[in-house]
Amino acid sequence: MSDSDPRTDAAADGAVVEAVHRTAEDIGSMEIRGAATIADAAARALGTQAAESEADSPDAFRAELRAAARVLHDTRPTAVSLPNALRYVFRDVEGGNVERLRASVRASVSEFCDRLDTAQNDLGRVGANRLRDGDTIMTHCHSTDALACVETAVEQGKSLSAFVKETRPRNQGHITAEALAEMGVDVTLIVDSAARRYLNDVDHVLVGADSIAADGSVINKIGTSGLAVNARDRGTPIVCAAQTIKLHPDTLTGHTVDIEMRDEREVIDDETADGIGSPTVLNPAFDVTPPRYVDAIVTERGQFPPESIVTLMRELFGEGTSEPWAEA
Ligand code: RI2
Repeated sequence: MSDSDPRTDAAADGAVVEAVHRTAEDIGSMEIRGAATIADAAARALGTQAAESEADSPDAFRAELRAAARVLHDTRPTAVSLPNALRYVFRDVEGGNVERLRASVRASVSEFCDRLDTAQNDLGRVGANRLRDGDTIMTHCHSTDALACVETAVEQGKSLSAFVKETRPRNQGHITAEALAEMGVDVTLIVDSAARRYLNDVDHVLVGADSIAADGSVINKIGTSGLAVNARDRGTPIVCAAQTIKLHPDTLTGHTVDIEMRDEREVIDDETADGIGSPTVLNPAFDVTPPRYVDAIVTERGQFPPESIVTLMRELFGEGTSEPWAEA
């Protein structure tokens, strides 16, 4: 799908369907959030574009799909699951008439979403092996991959407790607290800055990831790196649950992962900021935890010491990837 005509691309921008714009807005505002959920929603939005496209030629159809992918791609820069999902859908979309193209996109989307579910279940089984009956975990943010490990462990009959960090500024820890409570886990909610105080009572720090770099660095919700340094200091193992869709292929060739900066009003409203002298406010959504602070990365393909994840990345991506949605 790489050969594109600039005129067809320009016309296609206006043919991106409403559902794609809505999904992009929801991802940008974090109505849809969490790396796996974003990937699922982005793939499904491309499926809707294919289903609703009124393109009258294969070229126009492909250009519309590229335009839709660009709208989705530009929403959140850090979670690599988004471009990886788009790439998957584009993989088999090559030739034939519009109807054949439409059918192949829809088949790719459904295959992708199924694989996402299967990967998370498989990952859950791998991660559950690390958790023993009676263990206490500490979580940061809300990760469906991390929760899959806990859910499987609970299904295996293990009784678990959790310290759940609230995860400022958006408090996704509340979602984790609710999910864990529903599983029957004994939950204690703490403010982020209380984490170190309770690390001695914790058997595993369990987090997710938005991207994993080729050197084994974990890019996850802001605050993960500080938690990991403290956990290492206390001798508490830190485990990252991340399906292979979180592996960032560009880092194989030395690129770094962009860290998303979000609106300062997520941290403080305008009126309160005015009342304290209108300081500069910074709101990075993610940080980078170097591999030396991470004990294991749990994937659906098994668990890896972070430094060896590059082997799996080469197997899955070769030496890099293209951007099949790029304009001519
Ligand atoms: P799953 C979230 O980011 C968190 O950083 C979480 O660890 C990560 O996505 C992975 O989530 P955000 O979208 O894919 O809340 O494991 O900014 O659900």
